[in-house]
Order: sequence, then structure tokens, then C-alpha cells
Amino acid sequence: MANDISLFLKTPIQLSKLELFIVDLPQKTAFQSAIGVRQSRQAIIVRWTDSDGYHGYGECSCRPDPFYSAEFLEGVALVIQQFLFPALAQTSTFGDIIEAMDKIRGWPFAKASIEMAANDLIFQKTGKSIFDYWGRPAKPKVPVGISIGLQKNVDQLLQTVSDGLNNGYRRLKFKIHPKYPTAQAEALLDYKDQTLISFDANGSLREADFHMLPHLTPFNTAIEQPFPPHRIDIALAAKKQYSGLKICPDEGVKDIGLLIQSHMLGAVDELNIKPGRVGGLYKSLAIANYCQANSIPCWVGGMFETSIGRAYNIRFAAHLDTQANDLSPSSRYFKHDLVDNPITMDKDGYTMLADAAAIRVNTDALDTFTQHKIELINQ
Ligand code: OSB
Ligand code: MG
Repeated sequence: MANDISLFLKTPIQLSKLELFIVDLPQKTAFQSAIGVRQSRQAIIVRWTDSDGYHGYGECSCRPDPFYSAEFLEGVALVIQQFLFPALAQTSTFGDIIEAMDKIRGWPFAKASIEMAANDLIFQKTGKSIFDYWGRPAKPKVPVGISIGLQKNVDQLLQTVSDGLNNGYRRLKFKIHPKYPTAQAEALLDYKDQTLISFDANGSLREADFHMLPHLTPFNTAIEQPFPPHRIDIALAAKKQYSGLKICPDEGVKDIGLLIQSHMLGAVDELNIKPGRVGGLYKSLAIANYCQANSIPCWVGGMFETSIGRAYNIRFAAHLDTQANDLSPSSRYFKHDLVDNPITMDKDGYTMLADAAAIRVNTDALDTFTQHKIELINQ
């Protein structure tokens, strides 16, 4: 295994055509969080084609609205057409792509989808990808946790717990919000010695909700993004008042600079890394390196990706040391997937790295679920 990402940056890559497939996949059931209710999954699948006819696929996993982060799908389609694609026309190596995209501020999910496609094309062509240059060994299987939407009552909640445990999930993560009934947390206490239980507020809590914290800290797990992105002040005030409170940023950390700032201020106990949220794999690896150097536990979060995006998250997660990643199989969410060989999870809550590395996009399914396609030709 090579041990130098800078070598990977020199890998040549040529762009002939970039296609954006704007897809909409029906969900099996609705999913509710502090962000809102989701009934179907819109995404942009990016296909990069080079002059030898090789393809690489990427997935843009941001939401169709700006309720998780500012970025939203129609905006991504525009920013790719108007700014990212023209910048790519001048590039000839993987490193050039990163450099060209760095000149454009923001839009991490858009950049990640392009970088993912470029890395996939290199992998299809050479059998090597950015992970092979990272120098960290990959584990053959990856532990999986489940993210569970807001539940109406304790009975329904306990049903999701027993389903989650029966399926083998290695962590149950519950969505919460300011009106979260703390009786639900009380009911979960019975399970805390049996499995990892954690909470995700999607940035919805404020000072007025601090009274909820003592119901959540007994689980001894970090709370994911309890307070709004940028509100490190609230996070620090909460930690001062509740010494058992541990915080795991999600939407608050959009790049390594924000991670370092938050960490220096003492507001990071653990990190959820989503390659899309931080602008791609190259950035994710640097963030994971920072976490390792500073003993910050980190794991891979999801955005309800199809198996295309999931495969990348799994390949990344295989190099991390963690008890669980938000990587439940896409079949949990979707009636149909966009690949021939959807990624599965075994009864002990593990997903195989080899399966993730071997996904094959089903172009018929891709066409079926595409609502709109944009083709960009590099003259
Ligand atoms: O906060 O982690 C989140 C999905 C979309 C937006 C935000 C989040 C999520 C999840 C999804 O929790 C977890 C998964 O992909 O299985
Ligand atoms: Mg989250």
C-alpha cells in the first residue's frame, strides 16, 4: 500500500462528458426529524466519462431544500453547470480537480459528488483509489448503526428498538427536537447497557431547552449537533452547566477549519464525518487524520444515500476505528436502488467492504428514476 496521498493527487484524469441525473426515489416509509418529514429521496447522480469511454459515478446527497445546510439540489445543479464544470475543463490530474474546486467557496456536497465520480473513474481504470494511498489499513467489514426518526409514542419507540436490535444494528440513534417527550428517553434507559444509544437534534435546541439535557446525558454517548451550526457559545454554556454532556458535531463542521476552531474552543468530543458535507473524500481523509492526531473519536454519517453514495461511505468507514457508522442498507429506505448488487448488512450489524467496492450501477434503474438529465460536454 502506498502511503502518500500526494502521489494520488498526481494521477492523470481526463474529462470528456459530465452528466447529471436528477433522480427521485420513492421511500418505503416517511422519515421525520427536527428538519422535517421526508417521503422520497431526491439526489443528483454524477457520471464522469473520459475519452477512453470509462465512467465514474458520484452522488450528491444534500437535501432538495436548505434545511440541513444552505446547499440544496437545484442550486447544486446550477453551481456545477455555471462554475464547477467550466473549472474542470482546465484540469488534467486528480489534484488539479481539488485545486480548481477550492477556488469556489462553499458548495461541499456539489464538489464531493464530482470528486467521487473522478475517484471512481480512476478506480475503474487502474484498480486503485484514494483510499489505497491513505496508508491506513482497511477492515474487511464495517459496523453499522441506524438513525431512527421521531416516534409518536413510547409504544412505537419500543417497537423501533426491538426491530433495530433484531436486525443486529450496533447503535440506535434517535432523532430529537425541542418538544421531544423526555418519557421516550426514560423508556430507552432500560436498553442502554445492551446497545449504544445516542441522540441527534439536528441543531434544533437552544438555551431554553437545556432542561432536556439531564435526560440525555445518562446514556454516556455524545449528542449529535444539539445546537445550531455556529452556536459554539451555546454548546460551551451547556457543557459548563452539564458536565456529562458530550457533543458530536454534524452540520456545524463543514470543513477542517471549523473543526479545528470548535475543537480548540472545547466544543468537540466526537465527530460525525459525512464526505458530502465536508466537500469530498480528500477533505474527509484530512479531517480523519486531524481526529486521529487529537484523539477525537470519529465515524461516518449518512444522508440517506442510494447504494452509490453508500458504497463510498462504507469504503471510507472501513479505515476508521469506531463502534458504529450511520450506514444502514439503502433497502431500509428505498423500494428500488440504482445498483445491481445493493449493499446488505449481516445479522450482526456488519457490512462487507468487498461488497461496497464492487457495486455496479444499473443504468436502466438510473434512467427509470431520472426526472431530468443535464449533459455537459467538454469541447
Ligand atoms: O443528521 O445525520 C443526520 C439524513 C439526512 C440529513 C441529516 C441526517 C441524516 C441521517 C441519515 O441521520 C442517516 C442515514 O443515512 O442512514
Ligand atoms: Mg446528524
